[in-house]
Amino acid sequence: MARLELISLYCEKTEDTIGTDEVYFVINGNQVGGVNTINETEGKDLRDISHIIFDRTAEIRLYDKDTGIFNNDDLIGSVTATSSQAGEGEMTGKFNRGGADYTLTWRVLH
Ligand SMILES: [Ca+2]
Ligand SMILES: [Ca+2]
Repeated sequence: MARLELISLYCEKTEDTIGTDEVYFVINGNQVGGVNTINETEGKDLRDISHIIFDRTAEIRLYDKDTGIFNNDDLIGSVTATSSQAGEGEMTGKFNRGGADYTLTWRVLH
């Protein structure tokens, strides 16, 4: 078992064409934390999100929430944290579907 700590999310480019994105995480199938409004060239501190316990891998998906009929939330991308990253310090991964550009920083703890 390992613990995943989400540290920060940086948005270089939003998924929505106009205005901010409304992003949330789904980790191994469960939504984690709330919805964050984020704009281009903005960073969010994620350390108030509780650590996630996982076994070998944690699939971290980032979605942009969209409202309206026939407008499903958009998957911006996914990265995978692994238990072998425990003790290795800060890791980074990119989410960049739909023209978006996000960088996530996380850490895996024993
Ligand atoms: Ca969108
Ligand atoms: Ca949106």
